[in-house]
Amino acid sequence: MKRIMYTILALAFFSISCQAQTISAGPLPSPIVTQNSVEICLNSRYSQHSLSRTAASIQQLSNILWAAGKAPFTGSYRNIYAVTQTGTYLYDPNSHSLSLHSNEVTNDGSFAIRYESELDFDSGVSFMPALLASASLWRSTESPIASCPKGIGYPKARLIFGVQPVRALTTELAAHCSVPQGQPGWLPDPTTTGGNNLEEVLTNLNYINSFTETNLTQQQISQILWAGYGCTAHVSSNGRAGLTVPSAYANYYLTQSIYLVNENGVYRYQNRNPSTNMATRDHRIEQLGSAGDGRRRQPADVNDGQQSADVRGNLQSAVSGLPQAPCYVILCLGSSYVGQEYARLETGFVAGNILIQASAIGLGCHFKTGLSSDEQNSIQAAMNIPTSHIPQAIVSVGQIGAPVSFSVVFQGHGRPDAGWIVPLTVKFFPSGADVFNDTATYEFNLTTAKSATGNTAVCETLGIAPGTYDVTVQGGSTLMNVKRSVVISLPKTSVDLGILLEGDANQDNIIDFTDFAILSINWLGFSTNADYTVRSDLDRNGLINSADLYLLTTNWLKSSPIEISP
Ligand SMILES: [Ca+2]
Ligand SMILES: [Ca+2]
Repeated sequence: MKRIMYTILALAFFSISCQAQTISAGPLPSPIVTQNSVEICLNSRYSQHSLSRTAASIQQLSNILWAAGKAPFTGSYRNIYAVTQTGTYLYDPNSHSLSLHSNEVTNDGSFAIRYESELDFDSGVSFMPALLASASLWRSTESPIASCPKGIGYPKARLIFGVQPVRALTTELAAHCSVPQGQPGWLPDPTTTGGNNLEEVLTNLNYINSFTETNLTQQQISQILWAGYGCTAHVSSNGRAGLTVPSAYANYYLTQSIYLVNENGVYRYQNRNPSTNMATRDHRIEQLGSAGDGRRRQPADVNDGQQSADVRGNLQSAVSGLPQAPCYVILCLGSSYVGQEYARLETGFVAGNILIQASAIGLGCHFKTGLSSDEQNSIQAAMNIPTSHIPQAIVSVGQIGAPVSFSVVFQGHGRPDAGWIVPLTVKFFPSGADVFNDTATYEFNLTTAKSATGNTAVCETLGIAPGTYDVTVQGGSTLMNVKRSVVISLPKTSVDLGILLEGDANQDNIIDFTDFAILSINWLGFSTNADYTVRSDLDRNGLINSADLYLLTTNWLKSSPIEISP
């Protein structure tokens, strides 16, 4: 009995000592991992405007700041501060620690996060993981903690937290598509459950700039649009249907100005019914007409059967630094909102949510910000959207694809520099493939360049899903090399594909009499002659002679595939 009492006392003391921990400079405890998914947190988040002064635990502060620090930023800097009841601390995401910054104390709530950044967009991106991390604490070993972004009385909007009762996390889905399945504009229901947990997703956010070409499914499109700006069951204090993002006075600045561009054309996301009444809910897309149709220029309206166009290439050429991706979400603000901090922050909220959701379902994201006015004009023209919708950021979305660089060695001592610039066919197969009969997962027609060291030819490609492959390579007059079990991983993989054996002029994968006969016919041909055939000029020096015959005989009766050892 006595022992039990001691244990209870020890536990009580321990729990009191946890509560009594004051926030101070130094390392923060590691974040706790909840069992709550990204989707349930997105679906449950809401703002409470009145926030208690009850001190937050150091663990609550840890989880929320850690999440805020996970967000990428695109401008030159972004600083995160915790404004507590004892002072203001600078948060270092790398060491997960605080250093005292100033004596400013919060006059609202338990604590606040304030940001300094070049771009309001970047602060906005970082608001969302912090908000979702606080929602995730609603069902955890920690006390519930409410939140609200506030701007009045501060130089910049900040994120304020209060330890107080909150609603339960909910999977109740409020965002349903009003368009019947199979009709243009239909989106399947997004999931609000999810098989992930928020903190693990935040640990491994897929913020990348190299994607595969694989198009998104309707389910993936539905999920990222809903996460970005979809309806939840929450109703704002002024009677509007709440979204996955907060909005100042529930103004929802991006309503009707979020666009999606994919292989099928340009779409506008609609989270309200066609009346656009903010009290309504919907979850659909509207296809816009193509930019090639001059009659439909300004204002763009719903597609009425005009032909749509894939404008992804136009966007890529219009916007410097935009990655090649299968899907883009273009976040625009009405021209009257562009100057408003709340509105600019909100573009970051949407992008932040899309990144977190995409990471949760195995996709990656990239943000392109700082668009010039020329780029904004070109985007509007390419997409055929109203000139009053000013593009603020482009969120690229797709499967993660690693860039891969290849090197090969060509034969022939007399090969000139120009002879190192050669077309190559490179294929990726599932590991263990029959490279003659199986279908390649990827096939690229590339052109080599001479490497800086001068003894190899190099080329590269984008967009290989990380994994293990058998890779083949073949030049116009060479046998095929195969390298087995090549591991492709981020951020970039280099693959040495060995020496390409010259002489297979007819590309039947064996060097034999047929190739010899072709070389004989072309014997002593000059590159300036009309009948010169490059396939017999094995060293590509512009002359078909004994040097080429030497290469052919060196490789005599060899056949594809030539296995290249790792
Ligand atoms: Ca041959
Ligand atoms: Ca030659």
